[in-house]
Amino acid sequence: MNSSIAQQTDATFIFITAVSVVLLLIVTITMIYFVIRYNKKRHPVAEQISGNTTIEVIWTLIPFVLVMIMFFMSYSGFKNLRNAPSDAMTITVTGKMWKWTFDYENGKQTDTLYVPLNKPIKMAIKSADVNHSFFIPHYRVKEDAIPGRTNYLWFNPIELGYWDIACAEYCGLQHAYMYSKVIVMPEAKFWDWYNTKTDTTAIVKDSLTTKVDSIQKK
Ligand SMILES: [Cu+2]
Repeated sequence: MNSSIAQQTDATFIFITAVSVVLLLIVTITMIYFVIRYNKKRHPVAEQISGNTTIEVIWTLIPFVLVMIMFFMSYSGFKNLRNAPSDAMTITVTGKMWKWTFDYENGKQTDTLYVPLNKPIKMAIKSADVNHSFFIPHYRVKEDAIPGRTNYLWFNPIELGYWDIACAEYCGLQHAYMYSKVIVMPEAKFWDWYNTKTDTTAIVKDSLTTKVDSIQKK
């Protein structure tokens, strides 16, 4: 199983785009060539108008193979997204007009998603009112939040930093502002934060400042 859904999604996307671009070029160039070479002035009478079995088989087989590759790449990505590793940490996220709330297994509740580095995270996705869609573009994962049921997705935070969480399903007036962040913290810092009941903004700020500094230095 591929551990990185993001890499798998990108590979599928690049493959489909590359095939599309190559096909577009082949069709467009051939079309332009035929328009010039075989127009009525230069070539008033068509000569070769019967079928050609060989090229018909070729132009059926090649697209069939390409489409099957696309199908299996997409399907294995879908299966990967559906099957969270058994050691994943489960965090419940609830969409509500117009914010996300995160509930951890120990009862902690936040409006920003804090996760430890290198720990697979399984999100249990719920909605308290209307349909939303939980979307973390950086990890290439998205899943609907539907009232009355729980959906799942998982991701693997393999680098420190913070990234956007968006709502990807129009859910009312403030939909466009329904953003949050996922913050990936060093393991020790995360567990400090996780196990502390008092205000721990200092710890969080610290990991954020480090990241912001390293970004600014680049
Ligand atoms: Cu929403």
